[in-house]
Amino acid sequence: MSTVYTGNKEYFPGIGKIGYEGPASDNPLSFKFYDENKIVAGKSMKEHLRFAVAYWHTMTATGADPFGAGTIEREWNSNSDPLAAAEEKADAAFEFISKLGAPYYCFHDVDAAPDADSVSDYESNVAAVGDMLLQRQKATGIKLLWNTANLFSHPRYMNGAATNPDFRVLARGAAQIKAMLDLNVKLGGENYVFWGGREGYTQLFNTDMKRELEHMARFLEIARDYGRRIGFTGTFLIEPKPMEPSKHQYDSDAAAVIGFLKTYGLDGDFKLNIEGNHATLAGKSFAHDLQVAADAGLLGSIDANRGDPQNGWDTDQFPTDVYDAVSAMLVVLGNSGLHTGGLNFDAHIRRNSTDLEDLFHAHIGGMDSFALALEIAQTIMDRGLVKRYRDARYENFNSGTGARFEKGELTLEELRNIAAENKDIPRISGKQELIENLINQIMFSR
Ligand code: XLS
Ligand code: NI
Ligand code: NI
Repeated sequence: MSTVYTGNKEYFPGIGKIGYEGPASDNPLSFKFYDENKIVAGKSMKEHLRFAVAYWHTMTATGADPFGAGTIEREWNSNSDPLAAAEEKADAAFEFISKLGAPYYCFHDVDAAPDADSVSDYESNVAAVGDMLLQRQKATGIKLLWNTANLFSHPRYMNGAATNPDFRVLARGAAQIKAMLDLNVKLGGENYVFWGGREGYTQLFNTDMKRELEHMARFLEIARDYGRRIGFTGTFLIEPKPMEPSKHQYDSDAAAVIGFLKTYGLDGDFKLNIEGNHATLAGKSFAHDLQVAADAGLLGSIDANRGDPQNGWDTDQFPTDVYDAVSAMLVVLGNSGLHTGGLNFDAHIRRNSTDLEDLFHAHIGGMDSFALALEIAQTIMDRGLVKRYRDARYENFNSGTGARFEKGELTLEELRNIAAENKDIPRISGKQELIENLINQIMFSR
């Protein structure tokens, strides 16, 4: 996919296809580290990283915040006819993504298609926009990583969708999911995402949490069965987030979602979409939640972004912290990759980044950071660095009584007797500082 797409009008004039020029280039509109065809451990960077552009941020964000109106105006959002505007937005999106050279995109229903109160008007908008997207996918080779239904912005969802105490609202949410699953199959989507927007609560006095969670499980089961029936063969993904907008979000972190999926027997079809800033809001690190998901065999995909260490909200910044990205890529490589998932830039430029080209700088920075991180993480893996020190710490479980413990062959009395024989237990260093130094050495002198 090296062609650049332009529709009836060029929305990013003066910017061509972003190419790889290497770290010495002084052209800001070029990749310094992301060389899509470069082979790293048998796979191209493009195949490893599977970058996606998020429609809701990149095509619709205006920079508005709770204190002020938007600062960013986009030509493609100015048409007063909603379907014509949707088509202009689709043109701008595919122009942008094709110039950037990202292989995938992601969207919510209402990012791409005009919303409507009646289900049938909504469905006809979705069908019309679906044709527009399919046509542009075919013209460019850009593919759908995932889509999703926005069940949190409309006022009807003030108490959630699947967990809303009003059944009629739940059913309305289901109508959007049906339309999005139909569209996913039409567009050949590789995953389908559920982010539990307002699935949560603020006060137990008026909330039957057990019943709401049972409703959520039933809702997901019905959606899964429908998706499989119409031929969706990809991965269903749940995206954890601990707060914002509800005080208590049900899908609060990776561990909570895994517990939920296992409780309701949904772990055969659903995996996790881990977002960097959501993990840090949960008081975990990005790598921690990735590792929790990977260890359960449920690491599905990534929303690549970062928060701000001083702010306790979802700032959704572009991921430019290479150290953090290395920590993430070590987990991804240990998981043998992301399989049907990818790295979706669920991130938006800052309110004062008002130049059109800032959208390119943001994505170039995110892609370069993860490309660097991929190579560094692969070098760390090739040198067996983390593995060597990590494995060494558990060595006395490899044989003798330690190995028997792991096999479940020891009783509590036997453990007591082993303890009685081991009077002086030598301390084994965790070597944390040494490992950190070796990682820095690899980062800066590969
Ligand atoms: C919001 C979420 C959202 C999901 C998709 O915080 O990250 O953007 O990724 O609904
Ligand atoms: Ni997200
Ligand atoms: Ni977020």
